[in-house]
Amino acid sequence: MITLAGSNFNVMIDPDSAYTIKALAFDGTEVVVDSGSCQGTVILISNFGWYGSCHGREYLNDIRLYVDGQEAAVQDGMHYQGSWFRLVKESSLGGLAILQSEILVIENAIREKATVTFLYAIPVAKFYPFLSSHNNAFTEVVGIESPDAVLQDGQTGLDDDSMFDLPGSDVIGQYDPNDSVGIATHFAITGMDDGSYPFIWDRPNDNKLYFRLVGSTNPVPIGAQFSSTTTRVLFRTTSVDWQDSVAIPLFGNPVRDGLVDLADFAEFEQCLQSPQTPATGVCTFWFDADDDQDVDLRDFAEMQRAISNQ
Ligand SMILES: [Ca+2]
Ligand SMILES: [Ca+2]
Ligand SMILES: [Ca+2]
Ligand SMILES: [Ca+2]
Repeated sequence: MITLAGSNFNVMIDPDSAYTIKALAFDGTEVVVDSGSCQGTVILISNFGWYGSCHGREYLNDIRLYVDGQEAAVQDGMHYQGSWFRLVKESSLGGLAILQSEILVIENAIREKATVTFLYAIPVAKFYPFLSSHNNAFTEVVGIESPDAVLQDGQTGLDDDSMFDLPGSDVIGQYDPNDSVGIATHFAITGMDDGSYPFIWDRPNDNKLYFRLVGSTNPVPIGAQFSSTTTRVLFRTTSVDWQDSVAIPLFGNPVRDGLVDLADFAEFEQCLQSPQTPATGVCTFWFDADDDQDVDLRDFAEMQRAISNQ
């Protein structure tokens, strides 16, 4: 196991499951629990079975770890200490598809990107770019079409293996009413128009969040590429309207209220640098609009847009 430890977070990465997350805690709250189930990205190919993560048949091409922006050798059993981490992976899913993925973890938040490129015209029965075993104490659920309408809410507290479907949601909130803490999971996809489908499997030991794309007996075309970005942010609130802590903008909003405003802009100014300067994990997490690892004037334009859209 590999441990990525920050001042208030802890991420366990399992090399035996293709360097996917085994457990994750923010601020003493267990968000991802080890229930013996896969995390990360998996596909089910008709007649061939599952590929990826703890299902196996995921073969590593390259793995790189950056601790506070500095590359560190990846070694099983190591405990890494830092304020932010980036783990970049490329692997082959049984020779049928290439998976490129990235985990960025900062204080109170984590972002995962996954791009899958299919090398053959194969029937993909199920494709989960993201799945994660979330804490069983997160019994309250809301699905939001970011950041506006609540599409669906309810509970996943029966532990009866039932499915709670949240089709069309861009943001899922899962909340623990006893500890007044929750996790907001934001989804963004490219490479397809629709067909995204989050759901929660209410199992005895977790409330596992799945994000599903495609799923058809028709083969995907050779070279087809799908990308997803999944961002999770911890929140705390004692309000009965805890959903209000979920339905807030992500980009440009490090001060986690409902507005992108001058308080956030003050943080942006701390991050603004020349295009040649790689930004810190915190800065790229909140402000790198064009995803090129810097925070420059192009990102400034997006920040202005985010503020004026309020
Ligand atoms: Ca459960
Ligand atoms: Ca704000
Ligand atoms: Ca740039
Ligand atoms: Ca940028």
